[in-house]
Amino acid sequence: MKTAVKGLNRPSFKEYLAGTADAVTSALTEQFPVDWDIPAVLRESMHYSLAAGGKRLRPLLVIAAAEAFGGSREAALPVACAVEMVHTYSLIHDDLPTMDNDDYRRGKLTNHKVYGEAVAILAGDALLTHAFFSVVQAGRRHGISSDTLLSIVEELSEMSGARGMVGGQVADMSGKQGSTGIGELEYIHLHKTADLIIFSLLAGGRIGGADPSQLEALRRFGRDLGLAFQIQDDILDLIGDESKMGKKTQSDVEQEKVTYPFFIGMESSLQQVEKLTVSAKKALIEGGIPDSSRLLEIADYLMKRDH
Ligand code: GRG
Repeated sequence: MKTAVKGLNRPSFKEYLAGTADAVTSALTEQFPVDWDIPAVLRESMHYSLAAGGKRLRPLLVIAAAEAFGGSREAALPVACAVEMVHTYSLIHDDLPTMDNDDYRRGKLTNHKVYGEAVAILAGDALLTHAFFSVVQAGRRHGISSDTLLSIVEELSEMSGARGMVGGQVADMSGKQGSTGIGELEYIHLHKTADLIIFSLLAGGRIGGADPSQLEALRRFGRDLGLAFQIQDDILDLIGDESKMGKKTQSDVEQEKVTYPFFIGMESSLQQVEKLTVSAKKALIEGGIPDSSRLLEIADYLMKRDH
Protein backbone atom coordinates (compact mmCIF):
# COMPACT_ATOMS: atom_id res chain seq x y z
CA MET A 1 0.00 0.00 0.00
CA LYS A 2 2.80 2.36 1.02
CA THR A 3 4.69 1.61 -2.22
CA ALA A 4 1.59 2.22 -4.30
CA VAL A 5 1.04 5.65 -2.73
CA LYS A 6 4.72 6.48 -3.15
CA GLY A 7 4.50 5.40 -6.81
CA LEU A 8 1.44 7.54 -7.38
CA ASN A 9 3.20 10.65 -6.10
CA ARG A 10 6.35 10.02 -8.05
CA PRO A 11 6.76 12.48 -10.92
CA SER A 12 7.04 10.91 -14.37
CA PHE A 13 10.52 10.91 -15.86
CA LYS A 14 9.52 13.75 -18.18
CA GLU A 15 8.35 15.83 -15.21
CA TYR A 16 11.51 14.96 -13.29
CA LEU A 17 13.68 16.09 -16.23
CA ALA A 18 11.81 19.35 -16.71
CA GLY A 19 11.61 20.09 -12.97
CA THR A 20 15.32 19.48 -12.50
CA ALA A 21 16.30 21.57 -15.51
CA ASP A 22 14.14 24.47 -14.24
CA ALA A 23 15.63 24.24 -10.75
CA VAL A 24 19.13 24.33 -12.25
CA THR A 25 18.33 27.30 -14.48
CA SER A 26 16.97 29.31 -11.52
CA ALA A 27 19.90 28.33 -9.30
CA LEU A 28 22.38 29.34 -12.02
CA THR A 29 21.06 32.88 -12.08
CA GLU A 30 21.46 33.05 -8.29
CA GLN A 31 25.15 32.17 -8.49
CA PHE A 32 26.02 35.77 -9.42
CA PRO A 33 24.02 37.97 -6.99
CA VAL A 34 22.83 41.30 -8.41
CA ASP A 35 24.68 43.27 -5.74
CA TRP A 36 28.06 41.86 -6.80
CA ASP A 37 30.19 44.45 -8.52
CA ILE A 38 30.76 42.73 -11.88
CA PRO A 39 31.29 44.63 -15.15
CA ALA A 40 27.92 44.64 -16.93
CA VAL A 41 29.23 43.17 -20.17
CA LEU A 42 30.86 40.24 -18.34
CA ARG A 43 27.71 39.55 -16.32
CA GLU A 44 25.59 39.66 -19.49
CA SER A 45 27.94 37.48 -21.47
CA MET A 46 28.05 34.78 -18.76
CA HIS A 47 24.30 34.95 -18.31
CA TYR A 48 23.72 34.77 -22.07
CA SER A 49 25.38 31.36 -22.36
CA LEU A 50 24.18 29.98 -19.03
CA ALA A 51 20.58 30.85 -19.88
CA ALA A 52 20.78 29.55 -23.43
CA GLY A 53 19.34 26.20 -22.35
CA GLY A 54 20.76 22.86 -23.31
CA LYS A 55 19.83 19.54 -21.81
CA ARG A 56 21.37 20.25 -18.36
CA LEU A 57 22.58 16.67 -18.42
CA ARG A 58 25.54 17.06 -16.08
CA PRO A 59 23.58 18.90 -13.35
CA LEU A 60 20.85 16.30 -13.71
CA LEU A 61 23.39 13.57 -13.02
CA VAL A 62 24.72 15.37 -9.92
CA ILE A 63 21.20 15.67 -8.53
CA ALA A 64 20.03 12.18 -9.49
CA ALA A 65 23.19 10.63 -8.03
CA ALA A 66 22.79 12.55 -4.75
CA GLU A 67 19.12 11.57 -4.57
CA ALA A 68 19.97 7.93 -5.27
CA PHE A 69 21.56 7.90 -1.80
CA GLY A 70 18.88 10.01 -0.13
CA GLY A 71 20.98 13.21 -0.44
CA SER A 72 19.18 16.53 -0.63
CA ARG A 73 18.56 18.36 -3.88
CA GLU A 74 19.36 21.68 -2.14
CA ALA A 75 22.87 20.54 -1.24
CA ALA A 76 23.45 19.10 -4.73
CA LEU A 77 22.21 22.16 -6.65
CA PRO A 78 25.27 24.46 -6.25
CA VAL A 79 27.56 21.60 -7.33
CA ALA A 80 25.18 20.88 -10.22
CA CYS A 81 25.52 24.57 -11.18
CA ALA A 82 29.30 24.32 -10.90
CA VAL A 83 29.55 21.52 -13.45
CA GLU A 84 27.18 23.35 -15.80
CA MET A 85 29.45 26.42 -15.53
CA VAL A 86 32.46 24.32 -16.51
CA HIS A 87 30.50 22.76 -19.38
CA THR A 88 29.28 26.18 -20.55
CA TYR A 89 32.80 27.64 -20.44
CA SER A 90 34.02 24.73 -22.57
CA LEU A 91 31.29 25.34 -25.14
CA ILE A 92 32.03 29.10 -25.30
CA HIS A 93 35.73 28.42 -25.88
CA ASP A 94 35.04 25.52 -28.27
CA ASP A 95 32.95 27.83 -30.49
CA LEU A 96 35.71 30.45 -30.85
CA PRO A 97 37.21 31.10 -34.30
CA THR A 98 40.48 29.57 -33.19
CA MET A 99 38.72 26.28 -32.33
CA ASP A 100 35.49 25.19 -34.06
CA ASN A 101 34.54 28.63 -35.35
CA ASP A 102 30.81 28.19 -34.86
CA ASP A 103 28.23 30.93 -35.28
CA TYR A 104 25.36 29.17 -33.52
CA ARG A 105 25.01 27.13 -30.33
CA ARG A 106 21.75 25.87 -28.84
CA GLY A 107 19.90 27.74 -31.60
CA LYS A 108 21.36 31.12 -30.62
CA LEU A 109 24.34 33.14 -31.83
CA THR A 110 27.52 31.97 -30.12
CA ASN A 111 28.89 34.05 -27.26
CA HIS A 112 31.75 35.62 -29.26
CA LYS A 113 29.36 36.56 -32.08
CA VAL A 114 27.38 38.66 -29.59
CA TYR A 115 30.05 39.95 -27.19
CA GLY A 116 33.28 39.64 -29.20
CA GLU A 117 36.12 37.19 -28.77
CA ALA A 118 37.88 38.88 -25.85
CA VAL A 119 34.77 39.03 -23.66
CA ALA A 120 33.80 35.46 -24.66
CA ILE A 121 37.21 34.16 -23.57
CA LEU A 122 36.98 36.05 -20.29
CA ALA A 123 33.38 34.96 -19.65
CA GLY A 124 34.57 31.35 -20.07
CA ASP A 125 37.47 31.97 -17.68
CA ALA A 126 35.14 33.53 -15.10
CA LEU A 127 32.67 30.63 -15.34
CA LEU A 128 35.45 28.11 -14.82
CA THR A 129 36.82 29.84 -11.74
CA HIS A 130 33.38 30.56 -10.31
CA ALA A 131 32.54 26.87 -10.47
CA PHE A 132 35.05 26.22 -7.68
CA PHE A 133 33.63 29.09 -5.63
CA SER A 134 30.13 27.56 -5.93
CA VAL A 135 31.36 24.16 -4.76
CA VAL A 136 33.04 25.58 -1.68
CA GLN A 137 30.05 27.82 -0.87
CA ALA A 138 27.72 24.84 -1.16
CA GLY A 139 29.82 23.04 1.39
CA ARG A 140 29.60 25.90 3.84
CA ARG A 141 25.85 26.37 3.44
CA HIS A 142 24.86 22.74 3.55
CA GLY A 143 27.31 21.36 6.06
CA ILE A 144 29.13 19.13 3.56
CA SER A 145 32.28 17.84 5.27
CA SER A 146 35.67 19.32 4.34
CA ASP A 147 36.86 15.87 3.22
CA THR A 148 33.95 15.50 0.80
CA LEU A 149 34.44 19.04 -0.48
CA LEU A 150 38.16 18.48 -1.04
CA SER A 151 37.43 15.32 -3.04
CA ILE A 152 34.86 17.17 -5.15
CA VAL A 153 37.27 20.06 -5.83
CA GLU A 154 40.09 17.62 -6.58
CA GLU A 155 37.97 15.64 -9.04
CA LEU A 156 36.52 18.73 -10.72
CA SER A 157 39.98 20.16 -11.36
CA GLU A 158 41.37 16.84 -12.54
CA MET A 159 38.48 15.93 -14.79
CA SER A 160 38.07 19.35 -16.38
CA GLY A 161 41.81 20.01 -16.80
CA ALA A 162 44.88 18.67 -18.60
CA ARG A 163 44.21 15.07 -17.58
CA GLY A 164 40.51 15.48 -18.32
CA MET A 165 38.36 17.55 -20.67
CA VAL A 166 41.06 19.98 -21.84
CA GLY A 167 43.44 17.08 -22.56
CA GLY A 168 40.67 15.34 -24.51
CA GLN A 169 39.98 18.47 -26.51
CA VAL A 170 43.65 18.87 -27.44
CA ALA A 171 43.84 15.21 -28.53
CA ASP A 172 40.66 15.73 -30.55
CA MET A 173 42.09 18.80 -32.29
CA SER A 174 45.08 16.78 -33.48
CA GLY A 175 42.96 13.80 -34.56
CA LYS A 176 42.55 13.42 -38.29
CA GLN A 177 41.21 10.62 -40.45
CA GLY A 178 44.08 8.36 -41.41
CA SER A 179 46.31 9.20 -38.45
CA THR A 180 44.08 8.47 -35.44
CA GLY A 181 43.41 4.91 -34.29
CA ILE A 182 40.38 3.64 -32.38
CA GLY A 183 42.42 3.57 -29.14
CA GLU A 184 43.15 7.27 -29.44
CA LEU A 185 39.50 7.88 -30.22
CA GLU A 186 38.55 6.21 -26.96
CA TYR A 187 41.02 8.48 -25.13
CA ILE A 188 39.38 11.51 -26.76
CA HIS A 189 35.85 10.41 -25.86
CA LEU A 190 36.81 9.41 -22.36
CA HIS A 191 38.38 12.75 -21.54
CA LYS A 192 36.59 15.27 -23.72
CA THR A 193 33.14 13.94 -22.89
CA ALA A 194 32.99 11.19 -20.26
CA ASP A 195 35.13 12.85 -17.58
CA LEU A 196 32.61 15.60 -16.74
CA ILE A 197 29.86 13.00 -16.72
CA ILE A 198 31.88 10.81 -14.33
CA PHE A 199 32.64 13.86 -12.19
CA SER A 200 28.92 14.71 -11.95
CA LEU A 201 28.03 11.23 -10.74
CA LEU A 202 30.87 11.02 -8.23
CA ALA A 203 30.10 14.48 -6.84
CA GLY A 204 26.41 13.63 -6.44
CA GLY A 205 27.31 10.30 -4.86
CA ARG A 206 29.70 11.97 -2.44
CA ILE A 207 27.06 14.53 -1.41
CA GLY A 208 24.61 11.65 -0.83
CA GLY A 209 27.16 9.73 1.25
CA ALA A 210 28.15 6.92 -1.16
CA ASP A 211 30.82 4.51 0.08
CA PRO A 212 33.96 3.67 -1.98
CA SER A 213 32.43 0.64 -3.74
CA GLN A 214 29.29 2.60 -4.62
CA LEU A 215 31.50 5.43 -5.96
CA GLU A 216 33.30 2.85 -8.10
CA ALA A 217 29.95 1.69 -9.50
CA LEU A 218 29.06 5.31 -10.32
CA ARG A 219 32.44 5.76 -12.01
CA ARG A 220 31.91 2.69 -14.22
CA PHE A 221 28.36 3.80 -15.00
CA GLY A 222 29.63 7.27 -15.96
CA ARG A 223 32.45 5.95 -18.12
CA ASP A 224 30.18 3.77 -20.25
CA LEU A 225 27.40 6.34 -20.29
CA GLY A 226 29.86 9.05 -21.36
CA LEU A 227 31.31 6.92 -24.16
CA ALA A 228 27.81 6.02 -25.36
CA PHE A 229 26.78 9.69 -25.18
CA GLN A 230 29.65 10.80 -27.43
CA ILE A 231 29.08 8.05 -30.01
CA GLN A 232 25.39 8.97 -30.05
CA ASP A 233 26.38 12.63 -30.50
CA ASP A 234 28.51 11.70 -33.52
CA ILE A 235 25.69 9.57 -34.95
CA LEU A 236 23.22 12.46 -34.55
CA ASP A 237 25.73 14.82 -36.12
CA LEU A 238 26.12 12.53 -39.09
CA ILE A 239 22.42 11.95 -39.59
CA GLY A 240 22.19 15.70 -39.20
CA ASP A 241 18.99 17.67 -39.23
CA GLU A 242 18.83 20.66 -41.54
CA SER A 243 20.12 23.13 -38.99
CA LYS A 244 23.12 20.93 -38.23
CA MET A 245 23.96 20.55 -41.90
CA GLY A 246 23.72 24.31 -42.29
CA LYS A 247 26.20 24.75 -39.46
CA LYS A 248 28.95 22.76 -41.15
CA THR A 249 31.85 24.84 -42.40
CA GLN A 250 33.87 24.07 -45.51
CA SER A 251 36.80 22.89 -43.39
CA ASP A 252 34.50 20.44 -41.54
CA VAL A 253 33.52 18.91 -44.84
CA GLU A 254 37.09 18.72 -46.13
CA GLN A 255 38.54 17.35 -42.93
CA GLU A 256 35.81 15.33 -41.22
CA LYS A 257 36.56 14.44 -37.63
CA VAL A 258 37.43 10.93 -36.58
CA THR A 259 34.38 9.27 -35.05
CA TYR A 260 33.01 5.80 -34.32
CA PRO A 261 30.72 5.95 -37.38
CA PHE A 262 33.86 6.71 -39.44
CA PHE A 263 35.68 3.65 -38.06
CA ILE A 264 32.95 1.04 -37.73
CA GLY A 265 29.99 2.44 -39.68
CA MET A 266 26.58 3.63 -38.59
CA GLU A 267 24.95 0.28 -37.80
CA SER A 268 27.79 -0.93 -35.58
CA SER A 269 27.99 2.47 -33.89
CA LEU A 270 24.30 2.23 -32.97
CA GLN A 271 24.94 -1.25 -31.57
CA GLN A 272 27.92 0.09 -29.62
CA VAL A 273 25.73 2.78 -28.00
CA GLU A 274 23.29 0.09 -26.93
CA LYS A 275 26.04 -2.20 -25.68
CA LEU A 276 27.66 0.56 -23.62
CA THR A 277 24.29 1.60 -22.18
CA VAL A 278 23.54 -1.97 -21.11
CA SER A 279 26.99 -2.24 -19.54
CA ALA A 280 26.55 1.14 -17.77
CA LYS A 281 23.22 0.03 -16.32
CA LYS A 282 24.71 -3.30 -15.21
CA ALA A 283 27.45 -1.50 -13.26
CA LEU A 284 24.80 0.52 -11.48
CA ILE A 285 22.47 -2.40 -10.76
CA GLU A 286 25.33 -4.43 -9.31
CA GLY A 287 26.68 -1.45 -7.36
CA GLY A 288 24.43 -1.69 -4.32
CA ILE A 289 22.98 1.79 -4.76
CA PRO A 290 19.86 2.38 -2.62
CA ASP A 291 17.67 3.85 -5.41
CA SER A 292 19.21 3.96 -8.86
CA SER A 293 15.88 4.20 -10.71
CA ARG A 294 16.33 7.79 -11.97
CA LEU A 295 19.90 7.13 -13.10
CA LEU A 296 18.71 4.08 -15.04
CA GLU A 297 15.96 6.16 -16.64
CA ILE A 298 18.55 8.77 -17.63
CA ALA A 299 20.65 6.09 -19.34
CA ASP A 300 17.64 4.93 -21.40
CA TYR A 301 16.67 8.49 -22.21
CA LEU A 302 20.16 9.31 -23.50
CA MET A 303 20.25 6.23 -25.71
CA LYS A 304 16.98 7.25 -27.35
CA ARG A 305 17.64 11.01 -27.56
CA ASP A 306 17.43 12.82 -30.88
CA HIS A 307 19.36 15.98 -30.00
C1 GRG B 1 37.45 24.28 -25.16
C2 GRG B 1 38.38 23.59 -22.94
C3 GRG B 1 37.56 23.29 -24.09
C4 GRG B 1 36.96 22.10 -24.14
C5 GRG B 1 36.03 21.78 -25.15
C6 GRG B 1 33.20 20.02 -24.33
C7 GRG B 1 34.17 20.38 -25.38
C8 GRG B 1 35.57 20.38 -25.01
C9 GRG B 1 33.81 20.78 -26.60
C10 GRG B 1 32.44 20.94 -27.03
C11 GRG B 1 32.18 20.20 -28.28
C12 GRG B 1 31.76 18.80 -28.06
C13 GRG B 1 30.93 18.19 -29.11
C14 GRG B 1 32.15 18.14 -26.99
C15 GRG B 1 31.81 16.77 -26.69
C16 GRG B 1 30.93 16.74 -25.52
C17 GRG B 1 29.57 17.12 -25.95
C18 GRG B 1 28.78 16.13 -26.72
C19 GRG B 1 29.12 18.32 -25.61
C20 GRG B 1 27.75 18.76 -25.84
O1 GRG B 1 27.08 18.47 -24.64
P1 GRG B 1 25.51 18.48 -24.55
O2 GRG B 1 24.90 17.70 -25.68
O3 GRG B 1 25.22 20.02 -24.77
O4 GRG B 1 25.14 18.06 -23.19
P2 GRG B 1 23.99 20.88 -24.24
O5 GRG B 1 23.90 22.04 -25.19
O6 GRG B 1 22.75 20.03 -24.25
O7 GRG B 1 24.38 21.32 -22.85
